[in-house]
Amino acid sequence: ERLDGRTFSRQRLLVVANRLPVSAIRRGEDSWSLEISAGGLVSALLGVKEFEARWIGWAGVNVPDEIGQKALTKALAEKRCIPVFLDEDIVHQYYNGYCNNILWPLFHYLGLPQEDRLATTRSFQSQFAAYIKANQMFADVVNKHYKDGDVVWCHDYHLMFLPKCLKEYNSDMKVGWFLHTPFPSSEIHRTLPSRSDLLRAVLAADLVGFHTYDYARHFVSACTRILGFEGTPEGVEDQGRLTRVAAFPIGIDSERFIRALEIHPVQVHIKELQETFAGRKVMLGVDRLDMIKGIPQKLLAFEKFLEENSDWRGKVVLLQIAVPTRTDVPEYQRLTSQVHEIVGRINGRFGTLTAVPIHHLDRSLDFPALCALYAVTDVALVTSLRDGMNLVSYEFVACQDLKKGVLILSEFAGAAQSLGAGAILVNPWNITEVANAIARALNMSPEEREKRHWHNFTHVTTHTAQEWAETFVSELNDTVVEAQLRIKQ
Ligand code: ADQ
Repeated sequence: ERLDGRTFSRQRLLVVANRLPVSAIRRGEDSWSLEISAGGLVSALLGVKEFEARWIGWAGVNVPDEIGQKALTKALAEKRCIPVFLDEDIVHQYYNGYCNNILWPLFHYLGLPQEDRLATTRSFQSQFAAYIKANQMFADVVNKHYKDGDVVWCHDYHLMFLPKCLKEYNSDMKVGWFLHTPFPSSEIHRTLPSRSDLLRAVLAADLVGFHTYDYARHFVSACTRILGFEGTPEGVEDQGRLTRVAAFPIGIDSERFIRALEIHPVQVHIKELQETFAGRKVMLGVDRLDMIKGIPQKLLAFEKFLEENSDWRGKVVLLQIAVPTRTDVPEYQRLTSQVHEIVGRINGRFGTLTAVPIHHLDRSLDFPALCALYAVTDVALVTSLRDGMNLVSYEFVACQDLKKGVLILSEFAGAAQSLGAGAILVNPWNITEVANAIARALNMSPEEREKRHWHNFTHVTTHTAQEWAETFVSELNDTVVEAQLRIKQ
């Protein structure tokens, strides 16, 4: 055993997130096929050699029967995943309701739902009850699998009650919580009916992490103003108990992208794209189709750019790849129609018989196609109205070794704090400013592009996802050791 109480064997890390990093498809009564989805968090933790990670979460499917649940549990175990089974009603109230209809818009400054306030208030109560119930179900599964010495790392706004539920089971459990979205100004958080309960539940964790110092500061302010607790440089204190609060900006597995550019299928894609768009500059947007991504604003800015720069018409193309999400929610359906309408109008105005200025795809791309697109892009456009970090901007930078393209980045994305010096920062609400930034990016000298690119490339390749995960977990270990020392004194 080492001085800090950790043993030399790899520490077990229980990663708890709403969704497991797998897609599960039922093939028969007791058979499942599974595919690991290589999101940022998965590759972050695969790259961390110091810990042995296990995943706990919902598999994204409703499995009402015991035979199916047993078979899925067994199949998932091979992938080091442990399922939490949620029934349809809980998913509706907890996930679609409280998480995606209340917390997600609120944390991105879009406010609480406006329609029919009374109905919202009533359903708010039942959705909040379902949220607590779901968090308790996650806690039950964590508790069942927890062994002394494990570290439990809870993720995101879906699981704000989890630290409290876990500490009620076992106050010695090492619990960290990390938020992937922004944490809004305390003035916004104050409007949430369950504001205090949520803050108290999160504060049960030993370590609370955010992408940026601003989000951490907002959280501490919310705790001091709403709960009357004390904010210190270390975090939040209440009656001698400290919850450490800090910023841990996430990164990507940059090596994975850099290596991908060398492989044959990606090079084939790159060639095809270069041939298709020969003679034109390529601009790129890659987003989930969500209101927070500012896709209509991006399109309007591109339209204004074409209006004002007639010499660029026909010489530049915007590829907008938008993966549909939450497609059963009316607001997202409205957004899809709005985007289609704007794209149609712009293509109608500025297209020719043989070429259109915007190629819009409503779908996800596989990894080789995505890397190839990043590599052939001259200007990437990220216009999020709010975004916890925005990994698309990191991925673009990682793939730009050859072109040294320009990143236009919203100042409301967390990434603006890390890539701000290399990117052109814009306020996405200011269409004129974004249109001017597009002109500036397209006309930028190779020297300036190279300087800006190196700034960002160095950041993206040194502040990786692996480093992020390691830093969070070792900080969590240290926080617990320090707290024990403080108690002994
Ligand atoms: P997201 O809102 O999903 O994540 P982002 O950080 O940009 O946003 O990550 C999106 C991921 O999905 C990227 O890895 C990207 O490659 C992929 N993706 C997006 N569109 C795609 C498409 N059309 N085809 C294929 N892949 C696509 C949340 C927060 C962010 C925060 C992350 C991580 O909202 O602010 O940066 O978590 O903490």
